Amino acid sequence: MSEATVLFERRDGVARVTLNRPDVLNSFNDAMFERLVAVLGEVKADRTIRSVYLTGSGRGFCAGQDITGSNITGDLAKHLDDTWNRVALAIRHLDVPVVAAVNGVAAGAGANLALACDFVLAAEETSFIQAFINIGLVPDTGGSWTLPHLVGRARATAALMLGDKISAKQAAEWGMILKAVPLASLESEAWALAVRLAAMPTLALGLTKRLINASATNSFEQQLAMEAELQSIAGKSHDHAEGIAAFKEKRKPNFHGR
Ligand code: T3D
Repeated sequence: MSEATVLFERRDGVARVTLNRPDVLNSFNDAMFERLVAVLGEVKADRTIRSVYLTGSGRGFCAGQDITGSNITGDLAKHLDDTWNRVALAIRHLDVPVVAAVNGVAAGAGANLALACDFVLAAEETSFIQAFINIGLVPDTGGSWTLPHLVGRARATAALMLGDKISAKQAAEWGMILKAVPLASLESEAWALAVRLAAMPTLALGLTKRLINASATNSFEQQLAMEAELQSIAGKSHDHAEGIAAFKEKRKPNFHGR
């Protein structure tokens, strides 16, 4: 049997997901989409998983669509609905935080896959490329929404229209990603973050993610109402009671994630 296009293991409450077509910088073929969607489905269904760590094998994170494959000439709208959009929505709608450890180049939909995650740490040595325009395509996988929200219209326009390399350091300075770190410490730093998140109040983290997602389109008034609604849910959780008890007893809380 050929090696899995996406590797998946559970450790310390974290789902470790590795894009695994290193010879083509982890660009996606159909088998890889199927596998990633299945993995994300397993993550969603498994209550013991409380965060996700996403990275790439070899020297790349992800070079987007495999542009040597057949889909590049077919009906791209249908292709996107069946593939990149499903993956981006699955990440966005996961109720646990997703940490992207961008170990190497992130290009095209691969860049926007990273930017769909909740925390993005990247190796200082690498870069992000909105490569679509270089092959006569428009941005996809949410990049035309995510980038203007993250970095503002001027920088987003430059990134999306010029298709130049944006170094990880520049991306961090712009607020496109959380942090650029030396490649040698990327894995340990990003993994420590994923493990830390997995020991936090998972229900409240998931509800916080919903609030952040909604904030892009909600008015201030709608956001206040949503906060009240979700606080009512968080306020009934085990982890809220545990947080209060731990504070009173001057000890560390032991959050169960519910
Ligand atoms: O059709 C649809 O599905 C619509 C959706 C589109 C979504 C998209 O993602 S469009 C954008 C697709 N991606 C690109 O256009 C990026 C293409 N790749 C590059 O520009 C460069 O590879 C990089 C700048 C990312 C990295 O450059 P470099 O010099 O570090 O590596 P390289 O030598 O170009 O690549 C290494 C190998 O990976 C090479 O194979 P080889 O020569 O060793 O056999 C190269 O062909 C392969 N590779 C890299 N990217 C892709 C790829 N093979 C297939 N598809 C790729 N996207």
